Amino acid sequence: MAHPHRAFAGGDARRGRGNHGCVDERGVLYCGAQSGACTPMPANLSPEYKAAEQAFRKAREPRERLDHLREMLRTIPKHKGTDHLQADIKRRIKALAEALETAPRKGAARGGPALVVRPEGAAQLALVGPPNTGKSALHARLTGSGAQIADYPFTTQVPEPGMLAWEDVQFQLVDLPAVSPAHPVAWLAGSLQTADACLLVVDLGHPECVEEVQAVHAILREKRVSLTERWPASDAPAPEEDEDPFALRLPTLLLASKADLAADEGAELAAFRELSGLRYPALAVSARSGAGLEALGPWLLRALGIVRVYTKAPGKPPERDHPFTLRRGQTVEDAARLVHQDIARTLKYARVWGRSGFDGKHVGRDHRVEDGDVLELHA
Ligand SMILES: Nc1nc2c(ncn2[C@@H]2O[C@H](COP(=O)(O)OP(=O)(O)O)[C@@H](O)[C@H]2O)c(=O)[nH]1
Ligand SMILES: [Mg+2]
Repeated sequence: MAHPHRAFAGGDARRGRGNHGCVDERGVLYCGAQSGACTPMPANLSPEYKAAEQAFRKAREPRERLDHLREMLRTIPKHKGTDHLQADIKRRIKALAEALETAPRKGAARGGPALVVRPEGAAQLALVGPPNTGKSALHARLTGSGAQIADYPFTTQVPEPGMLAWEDVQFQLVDLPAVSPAHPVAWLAGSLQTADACLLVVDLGHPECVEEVQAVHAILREKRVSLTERWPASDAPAPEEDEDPFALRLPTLLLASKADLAADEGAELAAFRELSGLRYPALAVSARSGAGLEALGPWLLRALGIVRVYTKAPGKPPERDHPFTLRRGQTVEDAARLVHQDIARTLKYARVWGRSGFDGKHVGRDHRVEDGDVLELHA
């Protein structure tokens, strides 16, 4: 059975394993050493603390996450066994508070989140990779953003959000600075915390690409971010749930960029896989010619297990303009919550037209919705 943390609502399936400051189900805290060297120490975490941690894991909105972190710090039992975890929480609070406060650009009129991007749309995808691989060019082409593109490295300085539309689904793409030892960016891992997945942009024609991608992994690993080839809707068995609240595991799609320059994309990719040992699913794309880009939207929709639901009022046609987006396995109740908290609370039943039920069949709140379903909610 799926672990409750793997419920899709908060994108918690992305949380991964770590070996630092981990707490197991019995509230046993590990020493925070690297794997193999851990000795369990009793932490006696209170139900109050556990509730705060659970809320933190579920939250996606950066300010909400900050509130939950503060609650974790307030409620954590203060003794030796929790020293590591306390220090960790304090560090996170400081980093997130700073990221939220920093002005995005000199003289920018808008305030609000700067170095972390508030998630919008069906999913947030972070563009990650070595310098000069074409991350910003892809972002500009896919979202129509004015992301800065240049043939010198480290042009991108702040996270740049933009929306990629496919059919009636909006994906949020966040352009980021390069992940590179030559140009460390302190807040980068912080800004990945809100992402559902990564687009790892690699220029397979670059002679150093394998080393560069290995450096990306090493830098992220230090920040307890790992990339995985396993996407939520894949059939691979679910990884064990990690009890480290700060380990982040992001499903990753490799975008082999600048395909317009490649003589044989398939051969390049095979060589890259062989040399790097990486097995991410991959698409060959070109920001210049647009080649391969049309496949991205449907690929993401499927791999993330995104399900679109349309609502209708009794006796009226469905509202086809804006679907509510859920994840595979979610229910009528989850859909109702997206419409309004009150409706979710008072919901009696729904009628459904679509793949999960025909002709306005009456269903309960636990009924699983399918892509394209039309729901009439009766509260
Ligand atoms: N031929 C080709 N060049 C590209 C493509 N995408 C980006 N570039 C070039 O690669 C360089 C780096 O692009 P940029 O988007 O700034 O890379 P970033 O550092 O990963 O954001 C620029 O000179 C771009 O013009 C592409 O699809 N094809
Ligand atoms: Mg860039």
